[in-house]
Amino acid sequence: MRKKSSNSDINVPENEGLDRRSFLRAGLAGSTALAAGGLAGASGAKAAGLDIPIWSQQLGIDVDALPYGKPSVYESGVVRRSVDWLTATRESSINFTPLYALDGFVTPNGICFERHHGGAAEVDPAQHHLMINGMVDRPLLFSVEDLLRLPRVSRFFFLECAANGGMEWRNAQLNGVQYTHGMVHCVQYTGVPLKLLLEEAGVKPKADWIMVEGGDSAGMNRSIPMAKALDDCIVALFMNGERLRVEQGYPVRLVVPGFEGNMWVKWLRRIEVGDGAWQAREETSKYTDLMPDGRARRFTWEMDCKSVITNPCPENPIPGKGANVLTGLAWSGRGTVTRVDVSMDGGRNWLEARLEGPVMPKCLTRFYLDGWEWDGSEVYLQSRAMDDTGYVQPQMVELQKVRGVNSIYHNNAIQTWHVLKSGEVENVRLG
Ligand SMILES: Nc1nc2c(c(=O)[nH]1)N[C@H]1C(S)=C(S)[C@@H](COP(=O)(O)O)O[C@H]1N2
Ligand SMILES: [Mo]
Repeated sequence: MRKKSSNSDINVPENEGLDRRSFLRAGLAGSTALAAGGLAGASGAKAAGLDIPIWSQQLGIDVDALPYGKPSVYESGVVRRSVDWLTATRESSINFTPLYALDGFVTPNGICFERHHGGAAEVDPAQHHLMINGMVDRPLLFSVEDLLRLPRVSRFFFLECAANGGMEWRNAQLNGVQYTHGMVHCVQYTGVPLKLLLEEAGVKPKADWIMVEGGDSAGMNRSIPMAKALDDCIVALFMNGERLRVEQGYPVRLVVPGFEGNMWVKWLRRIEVGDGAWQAREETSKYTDLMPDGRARRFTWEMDCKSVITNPCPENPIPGKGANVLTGLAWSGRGTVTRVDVSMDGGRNWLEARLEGPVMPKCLTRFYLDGWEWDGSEVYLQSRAMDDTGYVQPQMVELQKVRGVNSIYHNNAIQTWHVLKSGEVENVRLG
């Protein structure tokens, strides 16, 4: 037998603590009625009763059933996705972070985008070593165990593939923020400062570059100037508190804050010290920028200031008129985001968004446009970020004036989302 309350339709199961429940009921009925007039009303929330669903009537899942937790089954659509035609083979592959489904600035480990030149190497940490050789006083070989005994730092940094947005140079092409901007993730890395390891090896006075090499089948390698190596690079062992994921370079990856993702070598196995750049494939044939005069820019390491609105976006249509959350992410490889503006009319007028702290250098920064209510009209949404070097994120027409249309890498142009009267959102190009 079930009892029905007089002032709401909460179903109270038999033999439950009726006194406590009637108290809760009275409180709830009061607050929904109050809220319905204000913000909650604008969002469509109505004063209503509350059911006692099946999960409130039976015991929940046992602690031993899920020794390593997973998201709710109702969130099972929030996954990394790839675009079939993007790479020639599956071994050389990219997938994308589902930015539309995330908030805050941290990317959960299981949905950090991946970029592999030879698949994700499954490395046995007991057999993995990191060598430091070349122009050093003492060539060194570290086991992973050795590295785990050295002093550590923990820092949040974004990693963006230089090819993020590379498909969008000429036209708006991919209809989703996961695909237009999803080659970025932001993680708290814990590991040994690279400077410490290089000092231990003793860098010879004439050495001004290092070469970092991965232990995957691609043996991917890049040159990094010594000034950067001795600045803020980390030989990372942990991400977001746990050991690195296989996809992100377990057991050792290099963190090169603010620089293009390609230099963040995964499954790091060797650091050679030298007196010139190595001219590796990834810095000559790839990761160079073809300019309008036919010449290619090289060694464009820093990721310029950029932002994007993650809600609304093509994956997140606006559910209705009135209150809605307008939010996005901004970042700069050159420093700290100082301001983000939002435009409703394709860049004519701008409103200043609120940066939700902590705001940290070379880290994703969350922004919100507080108090936004959609009136049901067509909108051309844009966001524009600025950093502490004074740099302002450009419109695509401005970027193309300098860079032309033959680039792939380093597209940091302002993104336009066209909000239709239906609330649907499309990726468009203005001008
Ligand atoms: N060893 C190795 N390191 C690598 C790569 C690789 O294929 N092999 N890909 C690079 C590229 S191009 C990028 S963008 C980043 C991607 O890092 P992620 O897989 O953690 O997103 O790793 C870089 N480090
Ligand atoms: Mo990349």
